[in-house]
Amino acid sequence: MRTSEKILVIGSSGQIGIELVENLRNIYGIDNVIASDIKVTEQAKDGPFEVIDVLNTQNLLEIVKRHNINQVYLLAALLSATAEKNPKFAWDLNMIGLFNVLDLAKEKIISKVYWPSSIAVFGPNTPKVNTPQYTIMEPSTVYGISKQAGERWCEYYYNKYNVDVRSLRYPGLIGWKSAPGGGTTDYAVHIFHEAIKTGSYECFLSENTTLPMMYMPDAIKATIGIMQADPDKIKIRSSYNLSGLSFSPKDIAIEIKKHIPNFSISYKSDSRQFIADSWPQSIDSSMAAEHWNWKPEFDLIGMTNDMIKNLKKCTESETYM
Ligand code: AKB
Repeated sequence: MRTSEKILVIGSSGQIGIELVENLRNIYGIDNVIASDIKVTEQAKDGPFEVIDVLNTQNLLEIVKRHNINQVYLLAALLSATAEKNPKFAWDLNMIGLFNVLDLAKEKIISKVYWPSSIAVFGPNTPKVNTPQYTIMEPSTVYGISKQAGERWCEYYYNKYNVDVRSLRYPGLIGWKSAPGGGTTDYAVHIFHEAIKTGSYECFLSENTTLPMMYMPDAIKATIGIMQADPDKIKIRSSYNLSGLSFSPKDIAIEIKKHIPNFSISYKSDSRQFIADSWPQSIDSSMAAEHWNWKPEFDLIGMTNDMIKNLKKCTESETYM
């Protein structure tokens, strides 16, 4: 595809970045999508790649100018569980990184920004079922606090400086192409790997902990969808609620057993239980549907079928190598 877009994905070697870069390159062409992370990764073999420390404004500016970047997807962040271990660094990375990118847009060096928020913006006082777009938030984790503050800053930069920033409140994301790192919802990926590898899994959340989740193809579709939507359709400049599916460890174990009948699950909650208990169980994303046509495709059955089919293929090809 011929395009005038030059896109930079910061934090591109993480769970979302790997799939996002792949999809963006299919749309905009390999050379128009620059992957970047804090260190060189395997991804550098697949197309343009830069080492970027998002906290280093000079490093960021130099690369943005060198590649003539006009859109930035900022994915570099510490997730909920890791952030609790290092709150100060998490705050700095999640907030200063955002300011550095928003300021590039404020100075008109770039024209569009994508920044992910999370269901972590909600807290123990939030209505848990079908959580509305506008409601009590009061997040209780440093990750959630940084995401809520980030949302406020996005809206501020839009109102005050006309910065075209777009954002989604991701639920837990599940994919087979890449591993999650440091989140509370990570169990929903690990469970598949362990089910296929060992036939059993010890879950760090209790069996009935229902959380909002989404299969990665839906998350990528939403991310690119909101970025491609006409600016006048994006009526919320803090961040949109985004829903896919909702399930508990027990629900997903039942689904996995349909494919791997001997699969067994046990439960041993750790500190992540406290985080999960503060989050909603399901999300109302009717505003995303209304404003820019958001519609998820995958339910629990469809996602489980696809995860198991693809992970089994990966395991077989590893065995034959
Ligand atoms: C996490 O568990 O921290 C993330 C999230 C819900 O933002 N997956």
